[in-house]
Amino acid sequence: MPSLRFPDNFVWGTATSSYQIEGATNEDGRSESIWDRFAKTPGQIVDGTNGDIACDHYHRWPEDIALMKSLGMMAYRFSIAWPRILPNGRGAVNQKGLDFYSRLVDGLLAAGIEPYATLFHWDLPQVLQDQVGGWQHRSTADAFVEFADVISRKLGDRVKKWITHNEPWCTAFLSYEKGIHAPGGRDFKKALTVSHHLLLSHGLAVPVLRQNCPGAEVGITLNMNYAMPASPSAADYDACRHYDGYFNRWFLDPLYGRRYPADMIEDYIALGYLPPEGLTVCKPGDLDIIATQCDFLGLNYYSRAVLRSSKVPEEQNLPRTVHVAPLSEQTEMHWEVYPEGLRRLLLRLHVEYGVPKLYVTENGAAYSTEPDKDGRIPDTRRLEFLRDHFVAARRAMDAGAPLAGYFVWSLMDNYEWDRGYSQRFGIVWVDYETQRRIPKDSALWYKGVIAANAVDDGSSQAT
Ligand code: PNW
Repeated sequence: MPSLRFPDNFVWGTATSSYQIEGATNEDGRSESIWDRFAKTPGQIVDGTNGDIACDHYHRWPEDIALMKSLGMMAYRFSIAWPRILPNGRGAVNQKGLDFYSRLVDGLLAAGIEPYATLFHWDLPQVLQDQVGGWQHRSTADAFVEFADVISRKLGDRVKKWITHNEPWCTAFLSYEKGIHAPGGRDFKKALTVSHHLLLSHGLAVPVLRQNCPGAEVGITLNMNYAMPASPSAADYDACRHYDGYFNRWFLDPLYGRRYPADMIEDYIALGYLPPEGLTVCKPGDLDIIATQCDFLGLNYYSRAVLRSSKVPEEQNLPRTVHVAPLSEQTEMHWEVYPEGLRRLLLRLHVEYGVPKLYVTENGAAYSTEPDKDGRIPDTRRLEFLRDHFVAARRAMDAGAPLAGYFVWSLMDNYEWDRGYSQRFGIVWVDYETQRRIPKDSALWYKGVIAANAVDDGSSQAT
């Protein structure tokens, strides 16, 4: 089987986030987050669960670090719970919260694992939501900078990789348009406002992180779907343009100095989501702040989107040339498995946006394989999913994409937001009764990939 090698300094790791794994939501001075409130609101979470205990990582972090070490991980991407650091959203600092992350970072470094810290992975202090409407209000960007300043002063001597936001599209649109994430808003206009304040807060935090963490690299993580028209019709191409603008370009263009996409501003005005003057929450100077040069971009990649126009009747449109379900494989999230989209997105970021350095900060799959009678977890489909995406990433690098590392989502099964514990993304299985962790076959396989710094492309199986 042909083996594809990666560059010597390529970084292999896994990722998690605070609310999804930590538990201990009432401990050591942590205040309520919008996810605590939302998860405990009846009807919001498919299995009625919340993150009160989750993987109990707040207590079991030494064991989790030992596990990562045993799997040969070079890096670990985690997020910092704002309500542990600034329980009032801003102002008074909670020393015990700082100490937790400080211990975690020391433990990682002692195990030879490089920490990659994400500042915002969705657990906003509830108090900011109550007082000002959270990200709907511009002042939350200032509160975020305060949070970034406090935590980076504490960890800046040891943490050299910082990610301001995880997936602002989700924070804006899943939380404020679709209503499926905390705080459950359903108002497109508000979602647009939120998206701008998120980007602004990123740009404001970058120089603060740089100042507090000498030699550190600072970036942001976006989730992108690879968008394709369902047919070559003009209507489907236009649907694809609109979706790509909404999901991908809305964030990329201002970050890379091109301002908000003009076609999307026009669409949103036409749809009545913006007034004729456009995005009025964007004040003079904001675009320059947002376009502050970053050291890297994190890409979270899961799937593609195939767009069919809703503007022309089906019988007047061209026949579909791209078929998704049920012909193609899907994970248990009903996300299509499409590794080629990762290759194309990495190349697009390189060629079209000139991104100087890229990380895949998340990629992974939900499959619920349970332990067999010997206690093994043969999650072959996850293993193949990861292999095919690693190969796609390697192909993008061959064509010039400056990919520096790859973080599998996730280190372990965890709280999958509105899906509760029903979806398992981990390469390590978690027994939520006993909190026992068992590496799945994919984890053991990943260990081999890291040790060899190479992946077999699976082609002998395919033929
Ligand atoms: C990401 N979408 O969420 C998050 O960063 C993780 O916390 C999460 O567990 C993981 O992916 C798996 O879901 C996403 O609708 C949620 O396109 C939804 C979407 C994308 C990413």
